Amino acid sequence: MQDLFGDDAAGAPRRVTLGPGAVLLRARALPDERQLLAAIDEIVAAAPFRRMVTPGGFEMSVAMTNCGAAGWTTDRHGYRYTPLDPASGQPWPPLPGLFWSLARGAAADAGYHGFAADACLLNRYEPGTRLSLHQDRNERDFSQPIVSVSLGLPAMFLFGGNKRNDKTLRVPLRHGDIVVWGGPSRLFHHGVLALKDGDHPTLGRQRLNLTLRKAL
Ligand code: MD3
Ligand code: FE
Repeated sequence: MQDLFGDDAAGAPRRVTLGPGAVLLRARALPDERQLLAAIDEIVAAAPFRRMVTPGGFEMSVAMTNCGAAGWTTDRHGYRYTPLDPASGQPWPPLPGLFWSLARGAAADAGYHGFAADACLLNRYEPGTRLSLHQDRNERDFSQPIVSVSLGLPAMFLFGGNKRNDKTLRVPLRHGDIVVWGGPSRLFHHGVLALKDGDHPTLGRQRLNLTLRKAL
C-alpha cells in the first residue's frame, strides 16, 4: 500500500488533509526559498537563536528566536509573548513582508481567508534535537490558524488530538513544506521526533521551522 504522507514521487498530491482543519501543502514555500533564507539571516543577526528555559527549569534542546510585534518566550516564570527580546531589551526584528504574505497565501489555500500574522517563532533543530508533545495555547484567538514552514533537514512530526494520550499520526515534513493548522486541529497536541543527522544542500546539518501566528 502506498504511504499517504511520505510520498514525494511525481504525481503525488501536493495538498493533504492531516486532520480536522489541518492541511499540508507540500513544497509550497520552495519558490520563495532564497528570499526566506535571506530574511532569516537578517533576523538572526539582530536576535540570535538561543535555548530558552522552561518553567520547570529545563533548557529546551530546540533553539529559538522571533520576529514581529511579539515573540514567544519561556523562562522560570512561564510561557508568554513579549514585545521585547529579553536577551537585548530591544523589540524583536520586524516581521518581513514575505513572511506575512506567504502565511496569508498558504492560509487562504487551506481555506482560511484573511489571515494576518503578527508574530513568527523561529525554531532551529540540530541532529538529536526534539520537541515533546505540547499544545500552542499562548495566543489570544484560537479561531486563527497557525502556519508552519519547514526548511532544511526533514523531520518526523507527531500529530495527536485534544488529549495528550490520543493516538499520534507521524508525518514527515520536508524542506519547503507548509502546514496550516486551524479549526479543531488548532489545539491538538503535537511534537517533533529527534532530528536525524544529514546534510541538506542549502542548510547543512539543521532544520529550521517558522510558525506564523496571530498572537495578539
Ligand atoms: C499543530 N513547532 O513552534 S510546526 C511550535 O516543527 C511547534 O518546530 C514544531 O510545534 C516545529 O510550537 C511543529 C507544526 C505545528 C505548529 C503549531 C501547531 C503544528 C501545530 C499548533 C497547533 C497544532
Ligand atoms: Fe507547537
